[in-house]
Amino acid sequence: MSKQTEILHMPHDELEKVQLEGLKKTVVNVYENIPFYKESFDAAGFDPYAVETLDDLKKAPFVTKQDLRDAYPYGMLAVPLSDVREIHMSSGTMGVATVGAYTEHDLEVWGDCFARGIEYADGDENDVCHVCYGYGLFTGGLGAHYGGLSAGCTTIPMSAGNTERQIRVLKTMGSSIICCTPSYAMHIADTAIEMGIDPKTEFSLRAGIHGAEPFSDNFRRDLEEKLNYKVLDVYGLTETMGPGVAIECMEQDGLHLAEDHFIAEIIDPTTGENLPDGEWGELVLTTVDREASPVVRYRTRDITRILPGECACGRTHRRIDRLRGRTDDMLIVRGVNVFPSQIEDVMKTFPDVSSWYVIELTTENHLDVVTLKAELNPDFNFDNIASIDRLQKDIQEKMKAALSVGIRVRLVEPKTIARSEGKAKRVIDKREG
Ligand code: DLL
Repeated sequence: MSKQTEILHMPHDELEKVQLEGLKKTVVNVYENIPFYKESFDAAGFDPYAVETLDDLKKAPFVTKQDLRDAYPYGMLAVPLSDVREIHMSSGTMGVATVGAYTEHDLEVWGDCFARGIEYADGDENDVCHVCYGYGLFTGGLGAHYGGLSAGCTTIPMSAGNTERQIRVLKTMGSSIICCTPSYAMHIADTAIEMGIDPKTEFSLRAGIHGAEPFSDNFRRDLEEKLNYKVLDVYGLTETMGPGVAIECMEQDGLHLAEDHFIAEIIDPTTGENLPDGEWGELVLTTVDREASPVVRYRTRDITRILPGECACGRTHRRIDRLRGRTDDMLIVRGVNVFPSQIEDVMKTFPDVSSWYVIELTTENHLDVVTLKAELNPDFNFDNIASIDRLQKDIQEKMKAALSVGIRVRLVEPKTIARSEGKAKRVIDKREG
């Protein structure tokens, strides 16, 4: 049994011992080395030297993205800069970025965590791993790259973009595992088909390790059908490491958390109270053995739940459900909470509608209006205006029934919605004020 396999099958109570040991060290480490934590633990009356059980973690205060931003650039480092080997940053759409730093040990853990996805896909040194997440400050490219190396794969550092070249390489190099965002995988598949290449038979893909953005079960099925491979969902974020915090196994029944490196809690995003397994809420993460950028109770804003029970694959690491969205991308339409993923789920039950869509938010007469713009499939007859009108109405009605709120639907011609090479931008907020 390889070391990796052994860890992934460790009895859960032993795993909890590993977590507790790591937690004790982490809370003391951040308290002694990061002024922010000293201040926030003292203010909350949390004594890092008194942690005796995993439950004691619940007494610690949270840390937020804003706290990390305020500490830019090096305020959250727990080691001297001379021990830091690599830096990544979040995209910082709101201005200041958050920084993730890695010691040599942290990089090793990262590679090891992503490599679990490759192991889940039965991948090894006989695989060619095609990485077309963007390389750079974004953690996707290098995270998957280190994973490929750690799993012993032949790793091709394509980065994102130049889609025709991606297709040539996929076709000629025998790539068996592809790592990129799900929307980019779909763009690659569609472009290959347009070029007269059938990715089902002319590519050699077995698995795709796709994440960094939400995608529906229907989207996954479309991808699997077009590329004739299995899609595994990978979750992660710059603030706690990058991709590999949790990855699906071939059961496709939740993402196994790397519990030897992360402690996960689910909280009610409004009250901050811990929620029991099975209930949806905000994921909060604590690093167990991170050296350069440890976090204690980081509020991810991602909405998921811990799946109760064991996975049929026999691995003991608990699973989170596929992400439903983020606390900050939930739309409140006329008082009803709606996630873009729910809109997508309804949309995808109509076979004439493609996977490409955007949701536009506007204001009319002081009220929020949500418009779904979705592309029709290329084989749809565009001259038949009446049938487009009918389909729009049908989708609108189904949305209303499923979401209890009115969503406008505008069906548009193929290739009129921008394609992305990285994370797809699905929601465009044009609201006033
Ligand atoms: O997106 C890390 C990553 C790279 C994950 C490649 C997976 C694959 P950030 O740019 O910091 O890091 O964005 C993190 O992306 O808080 C989620 O909201 C979202 N996200 C990441 N993975 C998933 C996923 C990378 N599998 C933010 N499903 C997170 C849904 C995801 N959303």
